[in-house]
Amino acid sequence: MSNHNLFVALRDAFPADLDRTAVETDDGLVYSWCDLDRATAMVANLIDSLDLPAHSRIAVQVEKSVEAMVLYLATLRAGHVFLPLNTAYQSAEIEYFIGNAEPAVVVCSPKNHGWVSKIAFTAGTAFVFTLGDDRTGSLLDRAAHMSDRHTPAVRGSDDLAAILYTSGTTGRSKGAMLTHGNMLSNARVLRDHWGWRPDDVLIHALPIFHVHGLFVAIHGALINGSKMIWFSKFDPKRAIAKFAEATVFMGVPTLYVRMLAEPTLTPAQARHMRLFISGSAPLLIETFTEWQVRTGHTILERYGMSETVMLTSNPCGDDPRYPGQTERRGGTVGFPLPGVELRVVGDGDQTVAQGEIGGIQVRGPNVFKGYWRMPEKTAEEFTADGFFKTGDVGRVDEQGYVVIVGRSKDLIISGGYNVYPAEIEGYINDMPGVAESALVGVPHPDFGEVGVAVIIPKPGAAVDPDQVIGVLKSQLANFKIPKRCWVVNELPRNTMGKVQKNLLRDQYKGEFA
Ligand code: MCA
Ligand code: AMP
Repeated sequence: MSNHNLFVALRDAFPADLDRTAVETDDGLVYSWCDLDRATAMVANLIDSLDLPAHSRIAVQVEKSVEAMVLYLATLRAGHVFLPLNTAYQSAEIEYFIGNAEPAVVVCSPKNHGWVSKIAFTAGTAFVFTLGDDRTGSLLDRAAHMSDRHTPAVRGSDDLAAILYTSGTTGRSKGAMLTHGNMLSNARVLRDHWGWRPDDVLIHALPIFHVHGLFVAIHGALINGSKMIWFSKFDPKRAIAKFAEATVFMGVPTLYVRMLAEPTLTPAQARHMRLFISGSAPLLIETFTEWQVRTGHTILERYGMSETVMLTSNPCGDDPRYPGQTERRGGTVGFPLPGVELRVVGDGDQTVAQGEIGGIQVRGPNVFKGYWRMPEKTAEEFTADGFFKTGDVGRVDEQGYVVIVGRSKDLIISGGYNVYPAEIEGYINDMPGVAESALVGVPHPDFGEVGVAVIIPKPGAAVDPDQVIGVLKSQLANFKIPKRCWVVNELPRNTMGKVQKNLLRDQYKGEFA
């Protein structure tokens, strides 16, 4: 029986010379391929020693480090399910994820051990470890005593590899269940599509608790045996300085906007680079064009989701499916990736004529298995013929390029992070003196889009916007906090009484101009 464990495929792609550098960090540490192999074996052996039930969830909320990546790979290697959590999440958010996913193991930062372990043990988690970003913590202490040899667990391609929580327009976050097969098929497609070469060097500057940094970037480098230059936190000056030693960069649009503000960004500095990739949020055409002028490179924009990994990409060379169409077009997310079926539908899930706008639906080996313990929600999001409803609105132009024009889901994407207005409105509405609220996304020069809250007080009550922000900061991840808060007398409504958020977006669109 062949082993479809994603780790096995990644390990098979390590270069023959295991002493070569696999990862070099911004603070000067160097990890060879042999180090990655041995470290993942030791952590996988530690996980095995815990005698967990098969397919246990391992929830991880730690600062970015190479050891955090090792923990991800070791979880795969041991055959369990990785559950990454944004470091910005606060206790109520963590309590929900742990309560919902029921992980057997939780790994947290040493500084958070007190409150996280309390939540975890209350929820029935058997083991809590710590992992600091400086190679400290109980996880590595325990793993140090383990063997550095490990036989990867046998997994089928339909077995779960990771659960990624994504919020919903209504209700609580849903755990998107991704399988070994979902991620491996996508990694292989991207390797071929983006023309990865063994001598590529990736600048890894994204967080590793979401699809972009964890899967697209890490799998991309590993499945190709390519070195990574590893930044624990994005810094535009230092990233640009590394262009001279690297070939591939991946970022959300905010990263490109911040690098454009640096005078050191020049065609000469970017000469060694081969490919700049952008995704997770719309790349403004101004950023796309300015990048061409400032570096001589054309950013390749691609589109994906937590539920589907990558779906479309602008070309990176000749694609036999679209002969001669090698242009990377700004304002588009390119063509569906090989193996991905994409259609644009109108009412009743009928495919619209090419060029017309509608809901984007997708099907393919990369599309997730469903939402964790939410069969009804899963059924709602798939059509009878197995297409997943992305909630994105777009069109396919005459040449076949996909253009995203908006979203039917009420979602704000701020600096590449998703903010669901319903969640934030719920917290505001619970505050004393608040009758109702609406959160809308407005343009922002740095984050692309940010949330502005509009609040209606109860009759006779006074609501202080600064206090609202202050209370939210104590409850929610920092990127979800509205950047501004307005208290007004009424919200615009349509004849059905529904708040017209488009009018609010229009009214507040100049706030950060
Ligand atoms: C930080 N802040 C933000 C954001 N990030 N506000 C709104 N949106 C944000 N994204 C605020 C903090 O709340 C804080 O505010 C202040 O900025 C400074 O915080 P700090 O952490 O120092 O910010 P930073 O280091 O400058 O971070 C900005 C960032 C980061 C580097 C752009 O947000 C980032 O790494 N974004 C990438 C997200 C990502 O990887 N997305 C991929 C998702 P205050 O001072 O008031 O507290 S995967 C995905 O979407 C799909 C599948 C796909 O297609 O890839
Ligand atoms: P997430 O749930 O964090 O995986 O975010 C997925 C959403 O990000 C998609 O449904 C899109 O709305 C958005 N997205 C990702 N890439 C792009 C892109 N290149 N252009 C516009 N939106 C994007």
